[in-house]
Amino acid sequence: MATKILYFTVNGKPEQAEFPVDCPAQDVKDLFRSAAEAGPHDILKLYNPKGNIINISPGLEPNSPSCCYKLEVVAADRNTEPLGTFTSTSLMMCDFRLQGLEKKILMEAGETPAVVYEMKKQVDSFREKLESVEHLSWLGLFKDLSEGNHKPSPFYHKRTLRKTREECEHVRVKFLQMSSLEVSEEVRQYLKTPTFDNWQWEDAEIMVLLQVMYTDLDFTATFNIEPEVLQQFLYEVYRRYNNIPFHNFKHCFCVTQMMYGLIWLTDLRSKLDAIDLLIMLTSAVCHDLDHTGYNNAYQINARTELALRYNDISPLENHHCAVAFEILEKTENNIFRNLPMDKYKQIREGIIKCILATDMTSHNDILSKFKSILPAFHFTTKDHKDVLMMILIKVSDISNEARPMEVAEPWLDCLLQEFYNQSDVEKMEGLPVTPFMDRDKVTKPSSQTGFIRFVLLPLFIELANLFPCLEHHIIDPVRKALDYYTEMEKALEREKLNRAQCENAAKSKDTTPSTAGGHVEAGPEASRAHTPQTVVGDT
Ligand code: 0WF
Ligand code: ZN
Repeated sequence: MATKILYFTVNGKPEQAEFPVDCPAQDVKDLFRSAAEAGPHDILKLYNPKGNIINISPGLEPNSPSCCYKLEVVAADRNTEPLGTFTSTSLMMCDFRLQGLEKKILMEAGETPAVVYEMKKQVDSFREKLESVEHLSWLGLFKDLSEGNHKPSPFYHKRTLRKTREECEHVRVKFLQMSSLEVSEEVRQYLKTPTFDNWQWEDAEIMVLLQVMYTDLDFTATFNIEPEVLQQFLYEVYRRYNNIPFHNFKHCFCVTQMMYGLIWLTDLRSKLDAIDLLIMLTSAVCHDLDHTGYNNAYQINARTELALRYNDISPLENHHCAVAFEILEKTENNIFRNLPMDKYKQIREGIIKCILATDMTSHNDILSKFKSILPAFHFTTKDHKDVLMMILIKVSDISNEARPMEVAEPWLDCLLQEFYNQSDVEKMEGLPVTPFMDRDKVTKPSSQTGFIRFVLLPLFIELANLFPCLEHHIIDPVRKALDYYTEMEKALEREKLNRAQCENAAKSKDTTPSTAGGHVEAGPEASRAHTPQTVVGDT
């Protein structure tokens, strides 16, 4: 059987792995997991010699010892704490012990001895270092527990999720440099299709692509939007999307790009007014502003600042919308500043409707309304138009599976990462755990097959009833994704059964195969059909 040998380092230690070329992806991941001696919930990152993160998959290019990959375990299961010797819990314990010690000494001696003061400084500095590591900060490891009950500090997210000033400035300079360059006709056409691959573009480039959308839909000319104002607006939008796994600036771009694609594919320019299209595109751009990675259920159960402010009514969507208009309040960001007041009011009303429609709790109401008006749909009837605009932003918002698999699948990994993080925090805080976010209850394929069957397809099919050309562009890929995850679900079931049988057999023979050491191999029991790369603990 043909095999591949890969050379890599784990924590600086050289390792090599050998596996059959047709080995299932999950086995390759398991192999690397064993090599790193990582736990099931640890996150593995593999870097190529250029320093780029790459997928752990059977497609990895064979290499040599002198040009090897680098494997890192970047986060560990909180219960077992295998992240070296120092993690958030031990850090917190140290902090508490130091506080107690300091209090005791203060009572007895009247002042903090230098040695305790020095230790405090070291703990603080270590905490700061950990908090500044982006991929750890979103995990919510550094919650202020001093409040004693489950209510999180309203400012707790702010310390960890916001983009830094340096990061924003760097992207702004790059964006402004690039925005004067011509974007090729080929890219402009590609941008109009749902096959567009966001993963190939960095944030500054994405901002240029957003600018192209406003220009190519003639918004800049029709609504007299000055280039500097559009750039400033897009920069403020970029700045106010947080560094979280899913609801980030790239998600904002994907939703906007899908909306842009739908406008072109359905020839909406000939059916709706330009101002309606401007509302739709800008709503997509702004629809998740300042998302912190915790959904409405969490906001309400945890009684967060947002839930209190909006009386539990779509707290997130109300907030996204409020942030959008806060940005537009500044005249240098206001892309609508050259429009008369009545047009501004129309845009504001439209954007509010569209962004609030993205709250999934309104899903059935909006879809039912759309179904009821479909048999006699008129593009000129205001009520009909409003519902169509809501449907279009909803479709765009949850449309990842309408994209090619290599684009869509990493998005699902990101979403599960965000979901699992929320359910972990819910468990820590003693809040109700959102079932479809619980890493102990859902798997990647199980979460997706239900969603595609009961949410995506029924919604997309209704839109395709109005625009039959969409069948090919967005429904076919979603059906393909359903087949893919159904197969993956079956493969996982088989694997579970296999594993149980192997464990039983091993128990009765009392033999345990070892994977530790300098050379690891995929076991012969590797039998999964295909289980692709995931960065979160599969269950
Ligand atoms: C993982 C799955 C899911 N899958 C997606 O492709 C997707 C796109 N957006 N979203 C998605 N969720 C959500 C992000 C915020 C709102 C929508 N989720 C949905 C859930 C697990 O499972 C179901 C299944 C059936 C019905 C309702 C939820
Ligand atoms: Zn969204």
